[in-house]
Order: sequence, then structure tokens, then C-alpha cells
Amino acid sequence: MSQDTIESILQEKRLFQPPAEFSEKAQIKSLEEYKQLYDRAKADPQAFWGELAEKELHWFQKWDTVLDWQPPFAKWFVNGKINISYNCLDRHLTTWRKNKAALIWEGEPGDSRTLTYSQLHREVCQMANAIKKLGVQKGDRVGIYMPMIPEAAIAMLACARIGAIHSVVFGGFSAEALRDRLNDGQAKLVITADGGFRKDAIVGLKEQVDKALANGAAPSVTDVLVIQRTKQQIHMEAGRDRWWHDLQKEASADCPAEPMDSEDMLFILYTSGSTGKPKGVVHTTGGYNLYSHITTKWIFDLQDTDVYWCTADVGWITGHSYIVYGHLSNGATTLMYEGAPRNSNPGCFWDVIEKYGVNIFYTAPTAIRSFMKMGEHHPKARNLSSLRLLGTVGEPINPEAWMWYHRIIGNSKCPIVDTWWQTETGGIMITPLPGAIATKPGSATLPFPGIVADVVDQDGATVTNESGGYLVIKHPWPGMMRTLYGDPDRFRRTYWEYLRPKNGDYLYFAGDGAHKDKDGYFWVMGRVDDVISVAGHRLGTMEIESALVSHPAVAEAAVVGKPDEIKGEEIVAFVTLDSAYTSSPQLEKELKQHVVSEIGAIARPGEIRFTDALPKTRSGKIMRRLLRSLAAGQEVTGDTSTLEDRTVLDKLRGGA
Ligand code: 7RM
Repeated sequence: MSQDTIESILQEKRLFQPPAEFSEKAQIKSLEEYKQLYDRAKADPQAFWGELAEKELHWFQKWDTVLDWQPPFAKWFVNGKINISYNCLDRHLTTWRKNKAALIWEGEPGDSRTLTYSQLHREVCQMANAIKKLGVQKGDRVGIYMPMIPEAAIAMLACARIGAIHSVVFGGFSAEALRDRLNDGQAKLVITADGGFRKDAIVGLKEQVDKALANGAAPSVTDVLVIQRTKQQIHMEAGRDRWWHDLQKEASADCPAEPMDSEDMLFILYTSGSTGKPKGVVHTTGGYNLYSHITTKWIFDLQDTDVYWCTADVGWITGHSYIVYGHLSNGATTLMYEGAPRNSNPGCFWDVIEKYGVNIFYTAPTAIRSFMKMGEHHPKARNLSSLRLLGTVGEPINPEAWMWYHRIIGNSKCPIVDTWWQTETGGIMITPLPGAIATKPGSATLPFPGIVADVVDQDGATVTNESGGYLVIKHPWPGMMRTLYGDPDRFRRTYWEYLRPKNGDYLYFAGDGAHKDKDGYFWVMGRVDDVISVAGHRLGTMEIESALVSHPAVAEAAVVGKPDEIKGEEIVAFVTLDSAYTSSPQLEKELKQHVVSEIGAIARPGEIRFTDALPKTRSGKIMRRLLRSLAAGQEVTGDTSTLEDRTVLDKLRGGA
């Protein structure tokens, strides 16, 4: 981001106070209350988290120690026994919430379903018993590859109930990406559906599973459980594949939740890093349950009658923490929508809000920017007066989009929570508490109580002026990732040893750059590593490059992000070809398609530029900084003296 933009952002003068009528009823009612919580948590984190864990959650057995911190490895609520499925379901059944809507689901072709807490509990127990019968035991890994249907949440909760570790793979990923993730986690079972409705098409999920498992390529998988959704013809492999509706008929609805150790693994979720293969982020039971629960309660300001809707997919961390676990643990009503806005149905989100009287709405800046483009007449034609709180997540939100969201969707009365966090953090880290903290368009504002965030330089020292630096977290928190699955060393290196202050402290480095303004507000600027954010989805440049070079025509590839008005960034790939091939529009198409089949449609390059050579340093490192400027159509500035061959740059400029 250019210096100009940083300066203009930091000069943002608009300040939006929480509306008085909102604060009065809010969970956290004032800045003073926030500050008290924050200071208390900072002064005595163990007491702060221990008291919340006791008050907010059910434990089969209390812990001995709140935190055991052997940097960078943390254990929370040591020896405590807990089950998150119990906290999300069973404990509500003895209260008035028994027949409250837990999950409201709106299907893409217009079908819908509502499950009360007792109905959801019943289905989760049935699925838990069914997968037990298939041989799944405590500690086994289960792949979940599903469309946005209630059974996706049911499958997660069923795993959690019996202590199986789920690994949800976004339904938009390709068979290859699915296979890599199943193999990395050595999954025993895959839960999927025949297909799913995506925009105006049907996607063959089971078909992708078949491809992923073909020829023994994912040998750990012995069983596949298939939910019937689209009813298209699919192949069912005898002895391996079973229909859920067959097993459900025989499955008992009695399945006590397994008391899990607080530090037992709850799930693995893969996320892109700057190098090679995706990282299996590990979250454990007790700490994650508490952190997703309390952030949900305070940030989304849950009230008993709220209908809450998050537009993310359960395949991402946002869907895990803020569609399923955080909200059900609180006994809230969470809405799940299978559809997506598109030109043929540009108002579908606003229809859903009107139909269900949604009160709290959580979406991504990229979606907001596309709504702006579609025009305000769509939301204006619907009654959105039920909304009282709005949220955003996934990438920095530009002040213009923030203002549009505030005015057009929020009718200038709803607070906006711009929530900064990551797959790795388990829950929201920097955010307004909507009844307490005044907002500035484009800033995620202040850290959640218990989170010690800072902006530091390369030596890990606090940056004192507003010039910016690396965003770090200085103290462990309950929702933090515990390790990378099967690779504790990479966990240590990537997150905890990137920045090491002289005093030997461990800082968690998130991979983002940020600024802190005079009021202590955080302005997150985006990734400083080789991770691209396309429509809020994290993609590693290396993953895409590996996909490209796996095509016989490609000799070398370098991938960078180019600013895009709607999606935040678009993928531009610089490619050199094997001498037996020549560039052509046909080959460009083929390479794009190749990336789609290797990773999935979200990774499709917007542009492929063929070139004779890539700009490299003498030590052979591709100079992405130059490529980024070129991709954006900007002048290449800064130091180019380390370039091995300067003519390469001239050729690239010439549009070679
Ligand atoms: C929840 C999620 C994480 C990355 C993170 C940032 C970016 C997310 C914001 C944001 C600015 C925000 N998990 N990011 N939220 N940047 N403001 N409010 O997105 O693991 O998929 O991505 O997303 O770069 O590091 S994620």
C-alpha cells in the first residue's frame, strides 16, 4: 500500500459513537466497562479466563491449572474435562431454549428447514451413533466435504460428541486439494453429499470425493457417508459408501457426549501459508470452546431473541467459530444460507434478512463491495429494519465500503464490528465491542479483553510512532492454535520465531502489517508475506505456483496479487514455458483451468502473462515486489540493483 493511502487512512476523522439505545441493553455497555475488563485480563489473565470458563461453560471435571505455557506451546484448563457438543446442545435442553430455533436454514432452490435445540440434538446423536458404527473412534480424523446444509453442522457436532477430530474441507476445493488434506490428516471417514447447489449450478461433491479416493490415492479412508441433497445420479462404491438416510433410520438418538480432555484435539483446519503445502491448524477443545463462546457473546452482543446470520461457508474458520460453535454454545439462533448473490439474483441476501427478520449480519468486505456495484436499489427494495448490528471479516475494509454498509444496510443506526482474526487465532482478536467502543471506518479498533496486541519492528520492539510494522500478540489466549498437524517445528518457525525480541520473549506473528493511531486503534493493512487474499480467501502464492508448474508446458511460475476493486486482490501469474511450447490464448485458458482442477475455482488466475524469464536476485529469489508493481500497472520503483539480469525487467515492461 502506498504511503499516501496510509496517511489518508490515519487521518480518518469520522468517529461513530455507539448509539445510546444500543449501549443501554448491550452485554458490554461502556468504554469504561471494556477498559475494566481489559485491564483486569491483562493484570491477571489466569483469573480472568478461569472465572469465565467456570461461569460460561459446563465442565464434567474442573481443571487444575488455567494455563501451562511452555513457549510456544500452550495448554489451557489442564486436566479439565469438557465436551463442546454438550455445551452447544445438551445443556440448553433443560432450559427454555429446548424448543428455541438453534439452526434456521435457507436452501438455494428455496427450500428451508428449522431445527430446534432438541431436534438438532437428536440428529447429532443419531449421526454420532452412525459414524461410531462405521468404526470411528475417539481421536480418529474425519473429513467433512459438504455444501451449506444443516448436516454440515450436524457432522461437525457429531464428531465432537464422540471425540473424533473433524477436518472440514471447503466444498469449492478440487478433488486434488481434498485428497492432500485427507492424506495429511490420515482421515478414516469422509462425510459428504451427493452434490450441492452453487449459484445457478449443481456441483458434484461426491464425484470429487470419488476422484480424490480413486486408485487408492487416499488409503486411510475406509468409509464415505453420503447425505442426499441434489438427488442426481452418483456412483456408490459397495463396501465403502453409505447413504445417511439409510443409517439414520437405524441410528439411536441416545448418545452421551464423551468427556474430553480440555487439550484433546477438536479439529484441524487447513489454511494457506507462504510456502508450499497448506498448514493443518490444530484447535483443541476447552480453550476453543471458551474463546469462541465469549467472543460471540460480547462482540455480537447476543440477546435471547436475536436471529444471527453469518454468510461465510462452514469450510472456513468463520463458519466454525461464528456459525456453529460460538453461537450454539450461547444458545443463540444461527442462520445458514446455501445461496450466494449473483447477477441472476442480486437481492437474495436482503430477501433472507427480510424473510427471517435477521438482527445481526456478518459478512465480508468483498461481498459489500459487490453489493455496492450491484446498486443500492436492491437492499432499498427490502425491509431491513430488523437489523441492529453489522459485522465484517476477512480483509481490510475500505472506508468507502464501510460508509455504504453503515448507511445503506445499517440505515445509519447499526454499529459495525470490523473483526480482525485468523484461522490460527480461533476467534476474533481485534474488534469493537459494539455497545462500548466508538468506531472509525476502516479500523478494527481495539483488542478483545485478554488479548495483548502490538505493532512491532523487525527486532520485535514496539513501534512508537504511527509508521507501522508487524502485528503481533504478546500473551497466549485460550483460542490460539496449538500446533500445525504433524509439524510442530513449522508451527514454531512460522508463527513464533519470525520475530524475536532481544529479551527472548515469544511473540505470535500473524503475517499482517498494521498501524496503531494516537487513540491506540489498530489499522490492519494486510499480509506482509506471500499470501494473497482473493475475495477474502487466503491463498498461498506457492500453492498456485506449484499447481502451474505441474502442467507440462510450464517451466517456471511466479504468482502475485493485483489490486482489485471488488475482490481485494486478483491473481496474476507470470509464466515461463518449456521450450517445446509456445504461448497462445488457448494455452492461457488451459493453464487457468489446470489451476482450477488442482486447487479449486477460488484460485483461478485472473491473468496469465507469458514471459521469457522471471526477474531474480543473484541468489535466485524471484523479486515479487517488481512483479506486483508490474501486475498493478505501476512504475517499478525502489531498489532493483539486486536483479541478476536487468534486461528481464525491461522485457517485462515492454509487455513481453
Ligand atoms: C477470519 C479469517 C486471516 C487473514 C488475516 C488478515 C485478513 C481478516 C480482517 C483481515 C483486515 C480484518 N481467517 N483479515 N479479518 N484484515 N481486517 N477485519 O479471515 O485465516 O482465512 O484469514 O485475513 O490478513 O491474517 S483467515
